[in-house]
Amino acid sequence: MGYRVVVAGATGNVGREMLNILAEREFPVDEIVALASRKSLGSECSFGDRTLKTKDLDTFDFTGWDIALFAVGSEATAIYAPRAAKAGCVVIDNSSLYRYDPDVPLVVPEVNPEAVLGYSKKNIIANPNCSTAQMVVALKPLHDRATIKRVVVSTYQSVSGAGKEGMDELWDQTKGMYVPGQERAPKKFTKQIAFNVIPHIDKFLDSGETKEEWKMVAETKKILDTRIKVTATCVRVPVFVGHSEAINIEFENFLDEDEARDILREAPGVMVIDKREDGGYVTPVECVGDYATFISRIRQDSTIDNGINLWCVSDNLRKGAALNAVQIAETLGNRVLKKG
Ligand code: 11C
Repeated sequence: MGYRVVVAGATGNVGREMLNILAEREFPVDEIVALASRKSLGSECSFGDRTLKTKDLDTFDFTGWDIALFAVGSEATAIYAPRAAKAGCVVIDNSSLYRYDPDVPLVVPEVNPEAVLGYSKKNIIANPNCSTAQMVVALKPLHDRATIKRVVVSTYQSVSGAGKEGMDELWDQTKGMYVPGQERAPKKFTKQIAFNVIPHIDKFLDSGETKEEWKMVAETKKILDTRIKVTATCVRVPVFVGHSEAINIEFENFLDEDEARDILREAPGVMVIDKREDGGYVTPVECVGDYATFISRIRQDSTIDNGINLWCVSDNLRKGAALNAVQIAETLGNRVLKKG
């Protein structure tokens, strides 16, 4: 016996990956429904060998459905997630709406799987921001060994983090550079993204940080350890899929670079590719479609007593969103719902 599963926002970048990953990982599904907003109604989505016709999120009755994976953005989540939760369906939400709510667990299964047990207060579990998810997968095993004090991270985030419109803008603007008359002004992004980088993701806060940077701080504390200090600079780069991060970590205790590499090799969800030679590291194009968080360039930071630098790359639509959501559903299934 399996689950009755809803995917809300099934036609978006993340929703489509949710369906792909549920099928790839043979999640025990008895029945599945793909929901979309009215403007995408009737469009089709793949689920393994099957084709699903989307139904209307607005009129859907969640009664009798076990799990709903939401990828609809905060505004729609605010309307439909409470409706689903009230009907007894556990919502796993990819928006930022509930992430900082103390009554909603924020879960990365390699890091804090036990937190799913807190789902019952609201019947909602939150999925973190993509740039946080891959970072905490890398940090957790190192924190367990040497206790992290402070993290300085710079991100190199792909345009797919900004949805299909972001991907289209990079494509059209790049083509437009070569075809007279087809030049494209920035629309989704604040400046030209083709052949450029933009140090601005999400809105500005009074502190001078962007919301994306703030999320990395707040979410790392909630998922991993409230005592860890994080400072982030988040940058959009002209890459279609795959977020990269240069991470500097300061520990309480000394951690040798070789031991750090050995620890990471054994860590769940991590793949170490770290040869000190040309090409002996991972770049975002190589991580697309993969589940792992890839770690390269592990090395001592000799400017502080207990420091390590590393390079971390992952598919932001997968570990950063859809895969993590499906892993939460699997954890919930194994620990709580126990069907399948
Ligand atoms: C980006 N990280 O790359 C964002 C996308 O809070 O779930 C995901 C935003 C979020 O633009």
